[in-house]
Amino acid sequence: PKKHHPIAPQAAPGTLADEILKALMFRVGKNASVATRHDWLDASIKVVRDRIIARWIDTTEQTYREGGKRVYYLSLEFLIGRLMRDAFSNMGMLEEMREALASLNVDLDVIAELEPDAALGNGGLGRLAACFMESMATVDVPAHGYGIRYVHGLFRQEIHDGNQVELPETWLEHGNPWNFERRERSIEIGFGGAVEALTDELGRPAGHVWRPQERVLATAYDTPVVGWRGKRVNTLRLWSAIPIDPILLDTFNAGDHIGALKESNKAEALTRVLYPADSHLAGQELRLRQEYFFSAASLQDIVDRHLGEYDDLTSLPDKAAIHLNDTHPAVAVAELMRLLLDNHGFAFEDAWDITRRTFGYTNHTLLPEALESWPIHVFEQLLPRHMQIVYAINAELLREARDKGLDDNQIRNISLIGEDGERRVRMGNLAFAGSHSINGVSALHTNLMKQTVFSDFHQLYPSRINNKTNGITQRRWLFQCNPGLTDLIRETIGDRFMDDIGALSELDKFADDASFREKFAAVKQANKERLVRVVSERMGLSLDPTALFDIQVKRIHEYKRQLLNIIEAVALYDQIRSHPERDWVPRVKFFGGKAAPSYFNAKKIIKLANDVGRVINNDPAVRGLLKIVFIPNYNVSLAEVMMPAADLSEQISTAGMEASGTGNMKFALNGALTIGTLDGANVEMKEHVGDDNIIIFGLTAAEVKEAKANGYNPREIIESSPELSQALSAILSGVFSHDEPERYRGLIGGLYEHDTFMCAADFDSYADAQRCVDDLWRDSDDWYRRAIHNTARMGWFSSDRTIRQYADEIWNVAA
Ligand code: DL6
Repeated sequence: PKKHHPIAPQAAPGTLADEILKALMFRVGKNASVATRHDWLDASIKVVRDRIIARWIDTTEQTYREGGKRVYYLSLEFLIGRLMRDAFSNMGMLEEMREALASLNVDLDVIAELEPDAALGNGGLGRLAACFMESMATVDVPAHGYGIRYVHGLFRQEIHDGNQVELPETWLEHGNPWNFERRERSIEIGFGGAVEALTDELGRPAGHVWRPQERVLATAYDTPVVGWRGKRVNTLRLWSAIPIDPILLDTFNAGDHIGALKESNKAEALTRVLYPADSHLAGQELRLRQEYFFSAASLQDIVDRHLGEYDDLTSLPDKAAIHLNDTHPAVAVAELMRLLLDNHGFAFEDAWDITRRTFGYTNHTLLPEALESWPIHVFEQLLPRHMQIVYAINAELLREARDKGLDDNQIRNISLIGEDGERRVRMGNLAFAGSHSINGVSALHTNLMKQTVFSDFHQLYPSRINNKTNGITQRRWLFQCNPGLTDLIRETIGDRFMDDIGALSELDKFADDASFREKFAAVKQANKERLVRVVSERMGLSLDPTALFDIQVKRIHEYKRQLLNIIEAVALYDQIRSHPERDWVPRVKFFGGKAAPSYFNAKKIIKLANDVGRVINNDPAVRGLLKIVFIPNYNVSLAEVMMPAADLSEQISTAGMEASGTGNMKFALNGALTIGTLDGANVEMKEHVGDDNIIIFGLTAAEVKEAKANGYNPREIIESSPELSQALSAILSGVFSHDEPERYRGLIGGLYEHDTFMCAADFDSYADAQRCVDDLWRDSDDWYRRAIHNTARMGWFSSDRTIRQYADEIWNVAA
């Protein structure tokens, strides 16, 4: 008998389903009866993409016609995640597409899971850039994002025997229907070589010309970024490196087949991988190459666009706002100076004036280990002309500082060249000097910037530092990731909040409405069940969805203090076993996040979470009252499942160390209560949601500073806290690491001596706060009242608000 062959689904002509079938046939090249799920995904994206392209072209033409100012957002990271749901939803086609696909026996939610996450970033900084791109399109700011199209984004994390294992991530495996390759937009980028000083016919100096030794091509790949309701479509332009000569034929013909491809491989290596560290500087030459490569390509693109519309570059600051997302693109300051001086004949003062009026810079961290600097010899060898320009800028800067009365020490601090030990180019200082605006990402962080890293710069230029508290896009972080809650809000207060997030506050009064609370709790319950299913599928663990879901997901870093959370879990475990008669609140503590591959202690923390989980989860004395789950491979898509499922959000960094945080905002918007320190944006969240609706503990930033100044003695504190001593002793004695009792000697033993992140100082206060959480949870009505206040009062943390502030106060563009 013939093999069974499914009957191809049919659709009425002119319908969306028919369009999908046609796309499948003519653009994917498949018949519906043999199409794979990937084919359906591809065809569906292409159908919506056509409509996006039409708007893309419209908005681009409109910006040209109106001659408006454009924003250029330079970022080495864009942590985009999946795009399909975002695009369908912003185009208002999500439900229509769902129905059309259903009529063809295809489940949209199933194919949506096949789309790979574009993980072109490490954490908060990259995700912020992605939220900003979406908000700029939404609030109608003409903008281009510029970055790198890494072949391998952030590594995929597996947990083997409790240890992190890093595997390459291959997001481009099946092609990428959102990328448009623009071969015609290829820009030559040089490295190395020498600088020639030119003279005119009379032997007078006539400028400089850089003759690089190596060259590669930067080729553009464009992704359309569609704003809410499809109003505007902006461009994310990511550069990929390709060799100028794909193969050295002479070498090949001479028999050296490997050598013939050496140059080509070297070029391609440039954009192959994302550096997998955040809050830590990479320090390798390839990283500086990446930074220069994408900054130079982007600037050339910006300059070419400007000169296509205007006669010269004098008007650049009126037509272009170039934004530096952290110091990674700071070399762009020197590159624009080079273009103005060497290619366009500007005098130094004019070039410097244009440059400073064009650039803005956002600082994202105060951690000294994350402040980028490059050894002079590395910088000079790779970018000899830029080195000269940096010196010239520095001379000008230091003269100004001297004229304004700064002393020697202050002058040393603002110098672009660091003199402590090896001489280095300080990228933060270059970004500061070259920008008219320097912003922090929360009120506290901005104040600390003024008092610490940039205090001398602040004295020199008192009006430059300003604050722009971070935000998140509610489209992805509420509407798409939490359709249940979104529908409930629409039923309750109508649709206005979907266009004006301020209207979310109308929900506030429903906190006192018992029937609304019940519905709100039911949505949360369903979201928790969804997470329980994911954990069961991925890890084979079964969890009780009625337990309190306590979640800490973010990069693993000592300052974020996952360790404090784990130690508290160990203390709680001890208490549950010692006092089985007490009314313990059942809890599941979730952890998720990646450690930089070279960050030894962060990896130990992952191992400890897994070790502690294994023991606690299998101890019958715990009776399932406490579970510890480390979910592998935390990424944007997993965040979309976890944020809506949380009851409690852990934001427990050492005060003064987390610049802002944005996960904190996503959790609260989805109705989780926060347990947190007065750090980063937690401070402003407390002001918005109200003191009763957030659980604050621990030292303030000022108290941390004071404790450290007064000779902080962690051993004394540990010894005076029985709970803490007991928990630490348990870990140290190998209760959780029978196979290797010494495993945590360094990590935990070290706390007694230095405890840089003040885990001991904050432990008792944290443990008390957790018991307050238990008390709150026991009164379910009261808990949900607070949860609803969180959702209702988080509208201010929309990235639309943040972007409007950037537009108005930094970029000077209409929004
Ligand atoms: O501003 C976005 C994000 C903040 O929310 C985090 O608090 C901060 O840690 C992060 N900063 C970095 C810095 N890394 N580097 N370089 O990722 O930025």
